[in-house]
Amino acid sequence: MKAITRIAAALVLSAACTAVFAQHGGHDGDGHARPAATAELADGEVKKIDRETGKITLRHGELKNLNMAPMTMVFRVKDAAMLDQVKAGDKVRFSADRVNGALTVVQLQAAQ
Ligand SMILES: [Cu+2]
Repeated sequence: MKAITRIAAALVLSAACTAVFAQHGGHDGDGHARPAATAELADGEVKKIDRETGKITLRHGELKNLNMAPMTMVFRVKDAAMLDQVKAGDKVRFSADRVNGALTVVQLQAAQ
């Protein structure tokens, strides 16, 4: 009886694992060719905009390319015009990278 219980438990566990893997594998299966940069957009919320210094304060989610955990921080922006597209309180999607050693927002759009 004990052995049977153990096998049943193992089956349930492996079924759960398969379901998790199936979810994670589902992103690439929609057949749309997307630029890699777009796929990397992270979630953020604008806390503050400083047009004079060309900087934006964002509360951001995980930034995988920068190995960064969620936090609130100041970024430079690649193009000052980006600061006119959003305002404090807006939810945004963005990507950031190191440009000349400074963390810089290279892509920014209002979240849908
Ligand atoms: Cu950060």
